[in-house]
Amino acid sequence: MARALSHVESGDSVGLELLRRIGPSVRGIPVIGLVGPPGAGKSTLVARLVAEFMSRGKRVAVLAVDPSSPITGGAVLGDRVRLTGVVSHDQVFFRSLASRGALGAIARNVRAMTRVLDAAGFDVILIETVGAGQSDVEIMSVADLVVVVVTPDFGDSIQAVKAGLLEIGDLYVVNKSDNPAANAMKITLESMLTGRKGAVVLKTVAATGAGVSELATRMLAQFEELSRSGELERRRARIFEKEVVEAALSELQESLRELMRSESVTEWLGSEIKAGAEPRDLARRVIRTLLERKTAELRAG
Ligand SMILES: Nc1nc2c(ncn2[C@@H]2O[C@H](COP(=O)(O)OP(=O)(O)O)[C@@H](O)[C@H]2O)c(=O)[nH]1
Ligand SMILES: [Mg+2]
Repeated sequence: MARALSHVESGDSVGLELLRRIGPSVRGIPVIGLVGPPGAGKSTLVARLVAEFMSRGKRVAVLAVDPSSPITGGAVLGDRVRLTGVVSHDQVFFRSLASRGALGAIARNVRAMTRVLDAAGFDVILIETVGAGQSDVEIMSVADLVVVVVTPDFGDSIQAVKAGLLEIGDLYVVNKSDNPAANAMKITLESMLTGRKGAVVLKTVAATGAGVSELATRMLAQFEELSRSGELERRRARIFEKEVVEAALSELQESLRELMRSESVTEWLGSEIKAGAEPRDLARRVIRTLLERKTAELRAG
């Protein structure tokens, strides 16, 4: 599993072949993203959720797009899952992704990784990403459902919300609710979310597990609701389309690089520089050449 995922993560041809083979076995299990500012307790919450889902007999896979996450399986399984008395290791899978916290360029491959986990028989996938402004929105190209985790610490949380988290959550969690300011934060969030259909604010204490069972139930219920209403299908169509576009762009980019390295183009550009040509005009000619070559290549199979 780990090796298969590495191939898919890197986007290489072994991974592609694997994805083609498993395509028909992908069932469409829930892919749930957790975002929020660093230190909000996402990793702790994910560990608790894993234990919760396992206690319900579900197989859970976790992808952490956060190199600082203490998710190696060891820490989480050792300390937290054992507490609950559930220790069947083939029921759970953890993996950290080699990104610096931002999904960005790897979003496409992460979505593909979720298909591998789906076909392998997991029942739910959790993806932890660190909240860093713009990149948060990227979670929507990967997850079916987005859980935004904040803390009662007003400043941090409002910053996070301003950075765009208010638009993307299906569920909002005020973690660290052992802090008495949690109620105020919940009320503030609720008032900011008025008008956002279905957006709910829950309180948890990931450190003790309080509220986690309700959160897990709510996550699955929201997923069911998305599925029932047709919204899930719409979201997945958007994700799929994005995957196609990204794949097309990266293939074109690779072809363009190749073309620009070719001797004839280098020579041609050299003479155009001397003639004082405008780069944007040359770009159009480059595109024409690129598309002609690409068309010939695609025809050849
Ligand atoms: N007091 C309190 N601390 C918590 C809670 N949940 C997590 N923490 C602590 O907050 C710190 C950051 O947690 P972590 O899960 O790594 O946050 P992440 O950066 O969002 O993944 C750790 O020291 C946790 O032990 C909670 O509910 N209450
Ligand atoms: Mg973390």
